Amino acid sequence: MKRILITGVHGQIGSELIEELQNRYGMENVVGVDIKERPSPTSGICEIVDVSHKTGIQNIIEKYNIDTVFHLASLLSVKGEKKPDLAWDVNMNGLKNILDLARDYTMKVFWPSSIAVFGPNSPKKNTPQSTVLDPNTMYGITKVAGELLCNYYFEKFAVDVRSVRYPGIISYKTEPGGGTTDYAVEIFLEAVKKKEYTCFVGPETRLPMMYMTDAIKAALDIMQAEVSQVKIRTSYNLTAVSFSVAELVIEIKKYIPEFTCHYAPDFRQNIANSWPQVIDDSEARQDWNWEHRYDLSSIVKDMLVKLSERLNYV
Ligand code: AKB
Repeated sequence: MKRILITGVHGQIGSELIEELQNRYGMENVVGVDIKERPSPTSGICEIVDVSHKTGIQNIIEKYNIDTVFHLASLLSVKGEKKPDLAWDVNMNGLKNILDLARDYTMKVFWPSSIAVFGPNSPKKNTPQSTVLDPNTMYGITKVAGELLCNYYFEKFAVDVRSVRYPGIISYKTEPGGGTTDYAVEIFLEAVKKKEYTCFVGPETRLPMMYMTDAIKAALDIMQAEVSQVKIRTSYNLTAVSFSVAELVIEIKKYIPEFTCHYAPDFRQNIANSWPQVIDDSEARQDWNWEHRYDLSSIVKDMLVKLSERLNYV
C-alpha cells in the first residue's frame, strides 16, 4: 500500500481505520473522503466527496496517486429501509464507481459486506460460507449484488478486490448510525450515562458481533494476505462472538450492578430475526489465518473503561 483512500471516513469503521493506517503508513499517505464535514477529532487529509459521483472520486485518485482503496461508504440496514432509493444509489453505484476506477487505475480494493446478505431462509446456526442468500432488506440486497459485482470484476478485469461479511461492530469512539446492530453499542452508552436502556430488540435476540479492534485487524489481515490466500472473491464469512441481549446485560451488570435493560422491540426485530445467530467463518481462518482477539467479557470490560473515560464518568 502506498497511497490509501478511505471512503466513508467519518463513519464508525472509517474514523478508526484512518488512525491505524496513518500510524502504519504516515499521515501524508492516507486520504479520507466523506459526504459529511470532518468531525473535529479526525486529523490528516480529508475531502468532501460523494461516492456516487464518479468524477469526484476520480479527481481524488489522480490528485493523490491512490493505489489502495478501503471503500466503506454505505447506508446500513435501518437507514436503507427508510431511504431505499438512496441506499441503492450510494451502495451500488458507489461500489461500481470504485470498481471501475480500480480497473482503470490498477488499485487494490477492500469492501465490507455484511451478515445482512443472509435472509429468512438462510440457516441461523453455524451459517455456512455458501448457502441461501435471500435478504429482505435493501441493504442486504445491495450487499449480495455487491459481492457478485466484486467477484465479476475480479474474474473479468483482474481487480484485486477483497471482502469480509462483517457482523455487528462494537466500538466506543464513533457511534454507528442506521444499523440494526446499533443496540449493541447504544446499550453501553446508556449503561454508563443513565444506568438504564430500552432495547429495540428482545432479550433473546442473538447476533454475531465483533469488537472494532478485531474489525480493523480483519480488514488489514485480508488486505495483506498473499493473492493466493484469498480464495473467495465474493466475500468471506467473518465472526468473533455471538451473544443474546440478555447475556450482554448480565456481563454489563458485573461492572454496573444497578443497570436495568427494558425491551420495546420494533420493526428492527424483524431484520435481526432474518439474520444468522452464529456464523461459520472457518474459511477465513483457514485461508488467511483469521483470528479474533476479543470475546464477550473482554469487549464489555474494554468498552466500559474506555467509554467512562471518554464521557468523563471516572
Ligand atoms: C447493520 O446493522 O445494518 C450493520 C451490519 C450488520 O451490517 N451493522
